[in-house]
Amino acid sequence: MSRILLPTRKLVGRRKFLGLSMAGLGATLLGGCDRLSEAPQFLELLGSAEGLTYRMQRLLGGNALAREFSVADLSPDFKVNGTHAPDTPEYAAFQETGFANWRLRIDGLVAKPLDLSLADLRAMPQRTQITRHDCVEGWSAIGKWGGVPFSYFLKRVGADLGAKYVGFKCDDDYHTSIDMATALHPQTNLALTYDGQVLPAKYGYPVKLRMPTKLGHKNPKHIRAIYVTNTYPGGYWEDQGYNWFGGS
Ligand SMILES: Nc1nc2c(c(=O)[nH]1)N[C@H]1C(S)=C(S)[C@@H](COP(=O)(O)O)O[C@H]1N2
Ligand SMILES: [Mo]
Repeated sequence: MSRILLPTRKLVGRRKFLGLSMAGLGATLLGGCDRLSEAPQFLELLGSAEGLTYRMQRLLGGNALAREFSVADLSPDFKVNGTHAPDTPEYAAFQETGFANWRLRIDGLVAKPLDLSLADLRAMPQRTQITRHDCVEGWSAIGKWGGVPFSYFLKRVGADLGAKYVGFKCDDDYHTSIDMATALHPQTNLALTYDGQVLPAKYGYPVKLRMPTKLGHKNPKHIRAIYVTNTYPGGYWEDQGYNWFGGS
């Protein structure tokens, strides 16, 4: 884990338990949460929010669409958070060969395990959307991502759409997971571009999962493997107390 550059690390101890419900409550509370966290009413609120079960969150969230924006709304300087470029020999080797040997591994509950190249992904139907990214650290930015609609992708690879979870393993050892309803959400996109250009390393090259319905930590960058499973996979931040559902 030490390879992941985490500007948030120093916050984790202090905000570890806050992370659990912060996501559910929305990132807006984060600004003044140090004071708030000492207020008894706030602790009660957190307690009840933490008590929400996954099923409740699903009921509350439904399958609503996240807002889409226009080019005029784009953030001029979209923040980079977490890993800028995975600091591994494998990623360095991919960089040296222009990612010609890079493959995205698909396994678990799929018709048969697959290894897809960037060319394979680029040959699939693409969609672009301008959406807002909200990080639990309390910042938001609007960006434009293009890529393969993930519902199309899952059908194409013969995923068992009745399975519970889709998990993601990243080149920096980051990992996360989502439920199948989120995976099939019409705005969930396997992003290959940012602002009309090939996705820069800092934003997750070669592939990132972009979900405007979910908080930043649910959006894995530098994905190397995608797997479909009925076993709860957790996640890097989620295992440390950040909300697993993390959105709507
Ligand atoms: N592989 C990987 N994915 C990651 C992270 C990371 O450190 N490594 N950080 C997460 C967090 S907390 C956020 S807010 C977003 C940041 O995405 P950005 O750098 O494109 O803004 O990536 C998410 N996905
Ligand atoms: Mo984040």
